[in-house]
Amino acid sequence: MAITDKNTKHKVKTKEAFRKAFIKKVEEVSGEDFSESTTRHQYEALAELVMEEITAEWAVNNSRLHKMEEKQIYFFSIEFLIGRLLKAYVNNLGWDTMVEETLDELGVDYEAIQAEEHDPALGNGGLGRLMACFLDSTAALGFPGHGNGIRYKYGLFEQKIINDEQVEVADIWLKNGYPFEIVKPDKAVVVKYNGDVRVEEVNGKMQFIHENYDPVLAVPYDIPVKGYRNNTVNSLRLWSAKPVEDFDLSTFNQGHFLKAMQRKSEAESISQILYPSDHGFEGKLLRLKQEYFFVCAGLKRIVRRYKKHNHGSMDGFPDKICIHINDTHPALCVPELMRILVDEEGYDWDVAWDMTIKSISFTNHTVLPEALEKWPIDMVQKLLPRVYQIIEEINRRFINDMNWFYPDQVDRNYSMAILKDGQVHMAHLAIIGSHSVNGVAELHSKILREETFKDFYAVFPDRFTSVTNGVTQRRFMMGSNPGLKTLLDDTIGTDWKKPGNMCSLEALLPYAQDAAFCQKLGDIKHANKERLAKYIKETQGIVLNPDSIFDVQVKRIHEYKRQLLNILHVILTYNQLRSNPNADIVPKTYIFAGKAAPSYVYAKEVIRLINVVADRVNNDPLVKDKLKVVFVPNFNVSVAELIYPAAEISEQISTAGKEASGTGNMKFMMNGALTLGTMDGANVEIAEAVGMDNVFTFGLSDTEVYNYNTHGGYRSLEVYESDSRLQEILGQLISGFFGESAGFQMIYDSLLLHNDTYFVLKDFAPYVDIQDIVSNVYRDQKQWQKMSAINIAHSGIFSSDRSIEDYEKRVWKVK
Ligand code: NBY
Repeated sequence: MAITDKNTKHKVKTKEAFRKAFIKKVEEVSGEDFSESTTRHQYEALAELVMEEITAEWAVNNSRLHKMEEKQIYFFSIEFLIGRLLKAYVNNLGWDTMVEETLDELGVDYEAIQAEEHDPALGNGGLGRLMACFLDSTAALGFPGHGNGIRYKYGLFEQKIINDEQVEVADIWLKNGYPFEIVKPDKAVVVKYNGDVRVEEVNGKMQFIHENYDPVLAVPYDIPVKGYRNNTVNSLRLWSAKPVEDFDLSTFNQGHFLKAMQRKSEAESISQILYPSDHGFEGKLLRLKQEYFFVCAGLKRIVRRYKKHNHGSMDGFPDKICIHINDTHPALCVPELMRILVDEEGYDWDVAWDMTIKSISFTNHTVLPEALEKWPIDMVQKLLPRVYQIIEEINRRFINDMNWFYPDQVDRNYSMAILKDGQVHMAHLAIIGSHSVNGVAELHSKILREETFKDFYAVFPDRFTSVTNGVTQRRFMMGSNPGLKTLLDDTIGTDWKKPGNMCSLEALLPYAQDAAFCQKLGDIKHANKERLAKYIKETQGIVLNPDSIFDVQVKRIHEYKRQLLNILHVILTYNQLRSNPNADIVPKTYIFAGKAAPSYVYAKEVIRLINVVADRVNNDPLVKDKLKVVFVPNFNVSVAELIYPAAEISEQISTAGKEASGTGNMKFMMNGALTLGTMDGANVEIAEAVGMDNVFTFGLSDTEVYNYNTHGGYRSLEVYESDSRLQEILGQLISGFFGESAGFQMIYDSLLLHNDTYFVLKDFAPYVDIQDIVSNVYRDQKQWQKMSAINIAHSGIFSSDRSIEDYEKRVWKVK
């Protein structure tokens, strides 16, 4: 039974009807009287009710979309970090009040029900979460846009901290089933690996026949993406790998039991696990298989459906379909679409190429050289023989054209090749095969144009554009900070909540001067801090002082993000308190969270340092409640939703020029935290939006970093030698100050022996200074709340609704 929509036959619109339906459903799923039901039963029941309602709308939607009247967007991404869905669905359906009140009356704990949902960790961080925000906004704005990715059996590892160190535990998210997906075995397709290509001439045309391949079945699982209080329901399609025949019977019957089993597990291994690295390229065969897997399966279904509704013709495909590739992991879309058009549909190469470029657009998410994907040519050639031939032909034609147009620039032309130095350069493939290439913040896009992809920009200036990232306010503000949502509603009305309308939060600006409003804003923050403190007390046994500043850095652990700079400053504060326990300092709580890639030894050392410092500081009676340090384990979307609303300082301290955009910075801002950051990524645009008086910026600019890196001139040792604070702190890292076994030689060496690649020491003094300014401003609570209000008021442009509208205008042109 479904609830609400008066046009469907399903109706449980009123609280009373919902109450009845809920009780009945709980009894159905548990087989017990309602009074005997567990939280798990209640969760399953509510999830089912929600799905019944949404799938009814979904069916109506799909039949409309299948007619292909509107242009459709497909996000191809190797990660979708969607977070828990139950509450988001309830809110998007407009059921929130009904559900909250009814459950309350029934004495059922809604929060506990929500906590039953295993948070799917099908992404590493920013890149995967961005896709989830984009899906939410696309549906909220009523655009037909869908996700296409992989249904990993194991998501990102669960992080435990044992003896101060990160320990990785498998994330068995499907253990108890997942109620929000629908498997569609009838829509499974075959993906072909390895084998040979035979060429045959048929009616004067070359035919390329892929033979002796290893087939793998791709089975789609669809998750509905429900728009906010509208009738749009889009889809996130995640593919799972299965052997073509569940069990290779003939091999088995011949007595090759192990071999038969091996075939099965080889096939299944493709969607077994998410690669846990967020910025390091892993040139593993399995990863390449994953990339082709969801590209091939996704395109196949899109093409089939398109043809079915267009009398078998692909002619109008680029006018109706946008294939948006999220970083280079799906860049094989370029040769695969070419393969379909040329080999299967019989188009001439030039026509097919034109169609391909028109269909595909590409977003880059990083300028870190270690993240750029380059596959060994022989690996691609062996695994994907026909696709490789097509890449070769794309490359050959590209270099030919370039040498024709720029005969005096042969070196530059060759440097832009897709195939060179024995490798397939995926970014080059993506740029050459797309009509649009964008960075994710103004500064990042500028760096792409002027440095990373400078030569491509010279050749294709019109292809390059910029779309600043955004985040969904529906999850990260309205959903996770109900106190703030209500205050905003009461103050400026409810219009700001309409999709695409978040900039109307600017109506709040006059209230930044209003003492009563600021007081309320402060009270809400305090309550959110208490909520987080309670969680930390319960899960870690650490007691926080909710009157201290909550200074938060939560994100993946990476050298360029410089958690190290933050913790070095904490050690400084600790040293100051030890030498003067009665110093009049503003109490601070430093909260860290984030995962390190399991093979990233240095990042794991940083985690250990943070935890070691936390142990020492939190247990030193001298410090009292003036300083606390917490590392919250297992940072994921649901932990994030607790943390952002409680934050007062948002630490965004990456080395300038390294963080493409950042999206945590936007989530903090929406919740009224003030940014303490470098002029990097989207911090620049946050500063621009709120004015320099309402952010705390410090440190080297991207140009200064660039100049040091290209012309030299930075000596970390000199900085060290001229700063006695650094001498003391770095000495403590290796002297056993934090305990006998707690030496940090690797970190010490990176800073002094290897000249501090990320300019931690260089930015240390300015960072200390800005932290002092933060403390002073905090003493004036009126001023602080005013700044907080101004930040919230200007956060509308960082809604992913705005990003999607920008993509629509600049890239997809759906309307
Ligand atoms: O994408 C992040 C950027 O660092 C961040 O600044 C930006 O806001 C965000 C959204 O645009 N990039 C990111 O998260 N990258 C990855 O997660 C990632 C994952 C895997 C690989 C590379 C990057 N890989 O090579 O396997």
